[in-house]
Amino acid sequence: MKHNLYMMPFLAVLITLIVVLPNAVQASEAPLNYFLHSYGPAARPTMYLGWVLAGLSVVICIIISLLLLTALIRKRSRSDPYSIDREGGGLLWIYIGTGISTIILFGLVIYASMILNQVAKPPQTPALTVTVTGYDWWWKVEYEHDDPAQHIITANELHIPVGLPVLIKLKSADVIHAFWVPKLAGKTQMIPGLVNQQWIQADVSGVYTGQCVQFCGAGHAHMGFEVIAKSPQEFEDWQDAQRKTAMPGFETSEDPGYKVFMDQCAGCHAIRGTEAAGTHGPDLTHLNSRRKIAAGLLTNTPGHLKKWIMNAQELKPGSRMPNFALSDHEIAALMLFLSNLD
Ligand code: HEC
Ligand SMILES: [Cu+2]
Repeated sequence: MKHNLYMMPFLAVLITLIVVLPNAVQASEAPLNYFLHSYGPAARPTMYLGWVLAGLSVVICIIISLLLLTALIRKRSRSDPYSIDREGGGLLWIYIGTGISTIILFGLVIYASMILNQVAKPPQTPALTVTVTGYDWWWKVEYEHDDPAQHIITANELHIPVGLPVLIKLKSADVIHAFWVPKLAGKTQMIPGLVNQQWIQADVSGVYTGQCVQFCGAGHAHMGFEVIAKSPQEFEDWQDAQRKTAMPGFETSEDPGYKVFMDQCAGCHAIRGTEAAGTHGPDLTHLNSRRKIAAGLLTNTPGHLKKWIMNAQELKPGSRMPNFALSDHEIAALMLFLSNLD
């Protein structure tokens, strides 16, 4: 019976090899895979650290399992198989074992500290600073500028120029959240009352998935975002488009959809260039420029948008946006109005 207990580590390794490894390899294709690939200098050192730690753990597990197995198979001649024989050098094995572990662990402490130092600061001055604030359960994204007219506010999407370090200031409006784009950098907590910082840099253009990784309540699993890396020129164009106010020349006073919006939505949502100035929910000035709505939950299509407005509570239980029971007439007018928010 006792021998069976000693088989546990060996079993653990077997299970790792048979079950976990194939899954891990498969998961490497998932959007949130982390230490298997990296796409920027802030993520690369931690990726190597991940590989080294995982590799070393597997090697040590295998060595210990083999030692245990030999010990189990070897025939015992003594009467009490569990006593340590001082004369027979039994203690020496314990000294050697502890010694080796200590040396390896010390080495890892030094290596991990070097990695921390490497990713603490970007290699050059950040090209821009973005402030991201975590809300239950979405992200406000702000590009600050000395001139308030150049200030950009958007949600759940971070646009960055490729190949340049970007400093991110992390805040929280309510509880603790954590910001993580696995392919671009390690994770950083967003703590109410504090401003934490991290930097990211993407080597190639593309879309990188991010996720809140600090349990923050009912909507935590649906608190995603995307980092969209593009060429510096495309990034400038995007900024110019975001700086514009909504619907230049649009006559709001007679629009029935605008009336519905002002009655039902403007307490929480802002649209720059109109009287809607709510701050509880995402800024909707350029709603249709976003790929997704509700923090990565739905692709941004008119069908999804309509569903979201009428059934936010079913789609994202607990969401801070209520369901709206609008008449066919009202929702049609509202949808038409929202379709102008490019
Ligand atoms: C009580 C505040 C509140 C009201 C009123 C409200 N919303 Fe929201 N809305 C929110 C919050 C909070 C979110 C973010 C929800 C999330 O992703 O978890 C949101 C998200 C959204 C989004 C998705 C935005 C994005 O970029 O992800 C849209 C679109 C939206 N609301 C439209 C409306 C419309 C249209 C109305 C009026 C019919 C409305 N909202 C009324 C609070 C509100
Ligand atoms: Cu969370």
